[in-house]
Amino acid sequence: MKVSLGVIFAALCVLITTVQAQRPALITNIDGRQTISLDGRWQIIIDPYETGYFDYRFEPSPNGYFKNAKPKSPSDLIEYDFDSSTQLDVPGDWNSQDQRLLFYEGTVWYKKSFDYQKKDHKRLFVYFGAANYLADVYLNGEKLGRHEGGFTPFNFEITNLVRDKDNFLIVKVDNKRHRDAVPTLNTDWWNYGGLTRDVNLVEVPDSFIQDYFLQLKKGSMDEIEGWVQLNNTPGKAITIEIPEASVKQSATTDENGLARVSFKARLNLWSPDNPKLYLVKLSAGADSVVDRIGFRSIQTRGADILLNGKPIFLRGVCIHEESPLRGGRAFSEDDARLLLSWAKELGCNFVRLAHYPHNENMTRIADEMGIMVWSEIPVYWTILWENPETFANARNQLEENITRDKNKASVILWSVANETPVSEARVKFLKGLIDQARRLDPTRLVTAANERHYVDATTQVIDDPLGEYLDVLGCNEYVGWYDGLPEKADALQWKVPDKKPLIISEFGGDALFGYHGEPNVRWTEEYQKNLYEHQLKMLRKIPSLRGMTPWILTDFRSPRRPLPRIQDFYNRKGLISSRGERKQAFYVLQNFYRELIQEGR
Ligand code: GCB
Repeated sequence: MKVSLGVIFAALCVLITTVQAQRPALITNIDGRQTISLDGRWQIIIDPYETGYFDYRFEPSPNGYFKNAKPKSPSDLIEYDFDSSTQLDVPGDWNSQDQRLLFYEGTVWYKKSFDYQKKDHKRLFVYFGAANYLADVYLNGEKLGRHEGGFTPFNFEITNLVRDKDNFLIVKVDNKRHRDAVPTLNTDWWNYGGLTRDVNLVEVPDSFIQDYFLQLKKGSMDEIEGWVQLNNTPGKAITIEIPEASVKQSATTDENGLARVSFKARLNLWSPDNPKLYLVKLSAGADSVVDRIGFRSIQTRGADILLNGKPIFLRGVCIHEESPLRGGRAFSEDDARLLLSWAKELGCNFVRLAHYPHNENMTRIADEMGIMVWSEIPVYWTILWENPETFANARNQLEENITRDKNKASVILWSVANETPVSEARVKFLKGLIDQARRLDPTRLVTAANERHYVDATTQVIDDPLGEYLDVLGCNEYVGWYDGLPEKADALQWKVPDKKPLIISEFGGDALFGYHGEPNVRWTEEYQKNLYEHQLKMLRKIPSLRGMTPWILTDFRSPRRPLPRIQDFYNRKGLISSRGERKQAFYVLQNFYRELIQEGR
């Protein structure tokens, strides 16, 4: 029998998905639940040889560090001790907290002890906002499971393992890069390791609201459509209340615990000018969850992007999840407010959260501040397109991202990839992700940051075959930096499909804040300013351009950038330095966005 590679690929994907499905489904909207924070100081053991995991034959050891062993007699040999080890803050990457770990890529073990008063008819989960990259999680010496992917949440149930006193939660976090992982070996950002986001215990009743999806039906401005998923509780009544819009709707769950809803509501729609969020209360028996949800519609019509039925221009900027003033991974509400308020100061109504899902504070605060969001997974550069496990991993990260953020009004675009080289296998891989994004969320638009190429010295073409499957075309270009000098932009023509909106998802160049010279001197603020001036003139002429997200709001750490005194392991394409100083190009873009606002765009 001849079995095609496609069939084997599909079968392997099913198998891998089944294995992953053993981890309990995500509980969403952690902020709206009964939680106990496990943030704070955690004990750590740095373990570059993974001695706490493998024995000397390199087999997984039953007596790893997760046992948290203590000598019982003076003759006992135990070569580790969490209690006298150093500590790190959680949330927080390890690289920026301990000078020894700045470049470290490997395993660090984390331990937190806690007491917990068990309650009748309550279930308990431990929820991690993210751990970069691979997390093996243990409670009281028992393995709860593993999670792969550095930027999305995961949870485990611990109802039957937790005890009143001295629980010890141990997590082995490993941030080694791998060729077949997502992202792969090669990126342009710092590989911050550790428990980088909040860790919480989440208490829910026996039967609880696992997840829900409440958005305006595609194309409608007054019909809310969606579902509420209970944890496998069939035949149970659920209620949705939006008091301010006089909504009270009930439904009953089906045999899978799912209740579908669809109802009309007179709503004050969410937009950057009016970031209206409604208090939404969901209840089912003993459980109830409160959320703040904005309602808006997002569509395309030809080359236009329509927000609530009206054409918009996305005045954006790219952002990495890095805290500019503190350094290290951003994670807090304050970090989110700082980054997004700088984007607002620039005149943005839109941000591209590059190149992976940022922490949930970013999308919550974007909801509040009225900033539209491009949300992305780290399918970046040279992923192993033919590997079914890599695909399953990417799809899982996409699903976790959509699961977490699908009720955020700010998120208008799911992006499945950045600068991926054109090939048949890559289109198939990405098409699989696009289909999955649409299955999980039929209301938003799907995009990817692609590339362009030259057909002659002055003509650029965007004709990536992936474009056929996208709602909005994204394109990165570095005319004036990697591609000639800034003046090259003046004579360039763009051949761009005219039936879909285009976002120039990156352009820019490096400048060291405070370094001055003639506009033709690389790394000076004047060079970057000149580059922006030429770029903006060129981009204005592209008829289907409906947005832009220049690279990037602030300087960020990257191991690819060693040039002494200029880069010092920072990518300097920020419009703002890592100390918060605005470079000259910041004001060029700010003025341009002001002009657009005046033109009503
Ligand atoms: C790109 C990448 C981005 C890099 C940037 C650069 O095209 O998408 O991740 O940081 O260029 O600075 O080279």
